[in-house]
Amino acid sequence: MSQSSIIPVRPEIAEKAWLDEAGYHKLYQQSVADPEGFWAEQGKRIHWFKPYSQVKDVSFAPEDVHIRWFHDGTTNASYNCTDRHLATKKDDTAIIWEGDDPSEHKHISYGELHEEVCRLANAMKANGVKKGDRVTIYLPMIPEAAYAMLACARIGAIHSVVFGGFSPDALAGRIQDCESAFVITADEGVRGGRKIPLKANTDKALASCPNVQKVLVVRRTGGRIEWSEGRDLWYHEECAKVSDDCPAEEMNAEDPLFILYTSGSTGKPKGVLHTTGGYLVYAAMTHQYVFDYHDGEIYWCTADVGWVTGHSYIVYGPLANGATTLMFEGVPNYPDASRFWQVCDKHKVSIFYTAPTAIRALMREGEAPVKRTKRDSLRILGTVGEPINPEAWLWYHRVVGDERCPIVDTWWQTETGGILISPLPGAIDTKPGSATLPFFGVKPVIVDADGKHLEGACEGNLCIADSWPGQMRTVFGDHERFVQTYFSAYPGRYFSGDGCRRDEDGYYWITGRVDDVINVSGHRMGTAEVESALVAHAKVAEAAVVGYPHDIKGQGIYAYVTLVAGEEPSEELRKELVQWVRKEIGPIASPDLIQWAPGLPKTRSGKIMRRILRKIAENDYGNLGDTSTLADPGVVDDLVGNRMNRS
Ligand code: 6R9
Repeated sequence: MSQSSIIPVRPEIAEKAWLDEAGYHKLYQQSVADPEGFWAEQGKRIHWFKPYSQVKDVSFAPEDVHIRWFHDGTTNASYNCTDRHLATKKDDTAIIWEGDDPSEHKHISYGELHEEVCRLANAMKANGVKKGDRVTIYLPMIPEAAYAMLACARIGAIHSVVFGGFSPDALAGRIQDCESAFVITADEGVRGGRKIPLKANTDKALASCPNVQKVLVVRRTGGRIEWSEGRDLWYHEECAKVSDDCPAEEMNAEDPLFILYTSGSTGKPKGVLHTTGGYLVYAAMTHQYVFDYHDGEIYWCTADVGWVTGHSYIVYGPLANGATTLMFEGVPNYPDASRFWQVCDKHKVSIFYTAPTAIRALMREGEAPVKRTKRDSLRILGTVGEPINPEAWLWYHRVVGDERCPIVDTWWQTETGGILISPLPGAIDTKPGSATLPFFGVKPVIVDADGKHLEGACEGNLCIADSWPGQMRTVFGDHERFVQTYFSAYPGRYFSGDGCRRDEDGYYWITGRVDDVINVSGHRMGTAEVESALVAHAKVAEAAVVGYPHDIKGQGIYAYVTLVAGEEPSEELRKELVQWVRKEIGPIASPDLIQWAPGLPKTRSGKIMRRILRKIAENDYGNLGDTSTLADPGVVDDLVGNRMNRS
């Protein structure tokens, strides 16, 4: 695939689009030449109880990192996603819920959404939740997940959504870190025809969370669960006891809206903190322009609300814009590999946003499951979460979109709150595999290892030179870690952790993480997290984890494990360790390959040389680079000789 191949904007898309190419460049120039003026204007897209007079107050200087936007204005995210639409859209569909079972679906109007959110907000207040409290949400993909987020926002409680695939231990860690006393969960989740024991997981987690006072339980399946009298409450019973009148709390623009835990290169997952005003403005604006959203269209993002994509592009962005957002409980291959496209036909989806890993998995099933469906409602396709290889991009374009639908490859992160680099469908010609050009107000810079700004066509580390309103504000409870992680490597700039190339047309190509974070099926995983789970096993002395190229997942997890003296490697132990990691973190962290390592390559000062481990895992062992600093070069020969077969 030549990287210069260009898929031009289609005239019928450009005709309807909010912006054409000249419009994009003009607005982009304005946004970077006069950020204050630009965002002062854009901030008005949401409703403010008290308008702001201050727009931007930001410093990236390491000794004083602070980020504030619209900071003397007051607003409420829940108000903007519900109340504000009642005058014109009370009976319009806010959420289409499609169940795991294809026979189940429902439509929730803006009027119903408002009522559900108000009732739940009152039920939470009646059970002691106050402004500023942290509420942990551990739910499957059911409308109550959106109600719960918006009910928290309504009363000023800070939500922390934990992905339903995480283990009890991972849930407990997140509850403890943000000290939540209130948890919302369900009896069970349903995915791909299988039940997920969410309440049982919560019970296990809470054994180590003595601060949790109440657990509100949604009845999803009616399956048998344990009940802790005095602590556990049924969601439907509590909501039935209270009124549906709950005025939205007046929140400062910089009051926290949510915490979302994400993996970094070191230590425990960190609580990324987002605040109210700037986040909502940015989520709404990107949703409108990147997906070229027009009133009345059905928009579907297949992410889970446990990830940032679900926060910004299932809930906050679309609902702030008064859109119809589809929420899907199931998986792409249940009952069969046609499901995504059947749902598109059933609900007349016009904008479809998914992850490259799903596209690659469906691509393997061939064209027939796609071609059985019409997909004639589709207008725009999107991807997010990891680099998309040109082959998968072209398949998505040709087979799914019938060469009619532009693809927006959107680069962003939990930390960025919203999309930073992406084409706009009616404005920017695309190149398969490139996220193309920056969104309004975003100034990407590519730096070399010494922090020197590179110009023109180049490759290096991706930083952002100035703030945008959706940027995270701090790591919850650890501002120093925030500064250290994002502002110390290249002072004065935000460092993304991603590598990037800029081509001769100024297009950006994300090359993947340059730190010890791996991306498995679009899920971010710190290698350190998997390592610490492995060494927590009694038979493991030491472990080192790296990523390796995987056809479907993008990256697979390759673990080198040194056993404690006296323990022998065996197939049973290998399986036991895989199960162990699933239990410690969750299925998404299961090692794909475990290699028994009598020793790990270390420098004389005892640092594991991951560069070498990565090369062996990538089957690139002919080219190990400089090994002269190794304490015991013989270790490497053993590892190369016993490397795992990846096929
Ligand atoms: C939104 C989200 C962030 C990391 C990011 C990068 C990778 C996301 C991408 C992409 C290439 C894209 N990533 N989108 N890489 N092209 N379009 O995924 O957030 O879970 O925090 O992951 O994902 O490596 O740094 P998050």
